[in-house]
This record gives sequence, C-alpha cells and structure tokens, in this order.
Amino acid sequence: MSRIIIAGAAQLGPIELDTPRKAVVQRMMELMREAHSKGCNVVVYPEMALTTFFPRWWFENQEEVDVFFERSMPNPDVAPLFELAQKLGVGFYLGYCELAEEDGRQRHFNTSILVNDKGKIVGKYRKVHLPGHAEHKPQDPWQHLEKRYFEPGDLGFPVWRTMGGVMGMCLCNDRRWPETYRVMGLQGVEMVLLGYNTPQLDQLGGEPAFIRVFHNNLSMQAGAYQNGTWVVAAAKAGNEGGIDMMGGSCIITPQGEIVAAAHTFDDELVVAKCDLDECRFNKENIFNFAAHRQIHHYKLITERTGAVAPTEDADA
Ligand code: ING
Repeated sequence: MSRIIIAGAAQLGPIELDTPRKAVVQRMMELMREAHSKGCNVVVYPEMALTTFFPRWWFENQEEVDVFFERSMPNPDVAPLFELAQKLGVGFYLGYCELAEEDGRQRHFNTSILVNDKGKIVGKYRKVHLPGHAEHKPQDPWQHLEKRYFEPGDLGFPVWRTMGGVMGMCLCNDRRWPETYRVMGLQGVEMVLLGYNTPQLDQLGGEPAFIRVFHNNLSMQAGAYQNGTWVVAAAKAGNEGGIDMMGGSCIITPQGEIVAAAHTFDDELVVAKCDLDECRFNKENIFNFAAHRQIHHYKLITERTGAVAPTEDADA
C-alpha cells in the first residue's frame, strides 16, 4: 500500500529590512502556484519567512523589534496566501515571528504553523532551541540574538494526524538536536516540516562553508533515518542584510537519503513524491522503539542539562 504526499520545499531568496510583507507574500504565492502545478499537497516555507532574519542585528528598543512580529495569524498581509492555498487545496508550513498576549503579558516566539489542505491551522510550534547569545557583541561582524528577541518555545514537539499522515514541525537550530526528532519519533511522526535561516559562515570564521553544509545535511539525514521519517526543509537563502545565508533546501527519505535539493540561492521550489509507507521499514525493524529502546539507561538525557565529565582518573 502507498500513502503518497507530494511535498514542496519552497526556498526563499533574500528578504531585506525594507522588503514589504506583501511583496514577500506575492513571492510565496508564486511558489505555491508552481507547487500546485507540480501536484504538491503540502509546501514548506522557511523560518521567519515574512521578514529578514533580524536577529543578525542589535536593536536597543522593543518597538524596533516588534515590527518583525505578527500579532495575529492569519492577518491581512498573509490572507492572500491562505486564500490561494485553500483554493488550490494545498497545505503549508509557515515560519514567522509570533507576538502573543498570554498570561497578561506580551510573549515573543519564533513560531511555525501547519495549515491543512482545507485552509485550517491544525498545528502550531514554537522554537525550543534558541542558538546564539542575548548580549550585544559589537566586536563580532554580525550578531545572533535569538536569545534576546525570543522566549524558548513552550509547546514541546507535538505532531498532528493530518493530510493522510502524521506530521510534525521544528525550526532551524532544532534540526541539529536529536531530541527534536526523537520526541516526534516517539509520537509516530512520518514527515517533519522545518524552515531555517543559517549563515553560510559563522561570524568568527570557526567553520568553513563546506562543513556548514555537511552539518546541515548530517543533522537532518540522521534525524530522518533514526526515526523513520521524511524531512522537508526550506531555507531562507542568498545574501540577506549583507550576510550570505546558506541554501540547501531539501527533501530527505525515512532512510536518510536526500532525494531532492535546491541548487540556487533564490526563490526555488524543491519537489519530491513521498510515500509515507516508506517510514514503516525503519519503524518496524532497526528503529522499532518498543522492541529495542532501553529507557532506564537514558535518564541523563532529561535529568541533566549540561555535560558533567568524571573527575576521577581511571588510570590512577
Ligand atoms: N540559525 C543557525 C542554525 O542553527 C547556527 C544558527 C548556525 C548555529 C550554525 C550553529 C551553527 O542553523 C538559526 N536560526 O537557528
């Protein structure tokens, strides 16, 4: 039996500080139309798809920061995308900056939503792993201030049974952490949708570009293979805000193979035919969690945050 989903990773090229949301939404709609013409059932847009990746800069005042956030979703700027998607019967993942009024205060999250092929928001995720730093580092060529501008996500790593399969979401740095995929894997995830904004180089020159590409692929291929799930990943790419952002949007099989990938740093749709039943082999054999996991040996994973090495010298 086959359960086919044709997935599209809708990579976006640069979005600048002064790029209006409406212009970005038009580009996203163009990619949605292309996806529909190629039979896609679901389209993945990048993290922070509506604006430039503003955490590369230091902003002193909250008012300057809040302009990058959406106070409601959907809203007038993105409504045309929602309407087109519903008309075409295509679901989508959208990464955006969420300004929420909760618990009597304003909360700022790096968020994604999952919209089904009927136009219904079926799921929301808030980025758990915030990389970088909260303090200003003026000596660095650029900043990475997600810890200043966002709270860590408070929704965990949920999955949803939608569009014929079990889908989950994560955002950018989350894709580097095995816990991200395993928590969704323990809920039977069959397709992980994710967007990212990743500089081609780190600001201190510690990693060459080729190793960044290697790590990008390694992290997602391992997550797919070790949990028997498809991964559909969409980058924000190209020279944005003066920083070269990596592309590499791709679609990865439950066996960890990259079956389709972007080859530009611009708006580009990557498409693959994904049979969700291909997840079964790993889930029922080598990664049959119920048959093989020994969770009484894994306690440190949830009880200890930072690493603690032994002090005793075993050779003494
Ligand atoms: N960006 C980067 C990412 O995890 C990063 C930050 C790059 C961390 C390279 C470590 C190494 O892809 C975001 N937005 O998380």
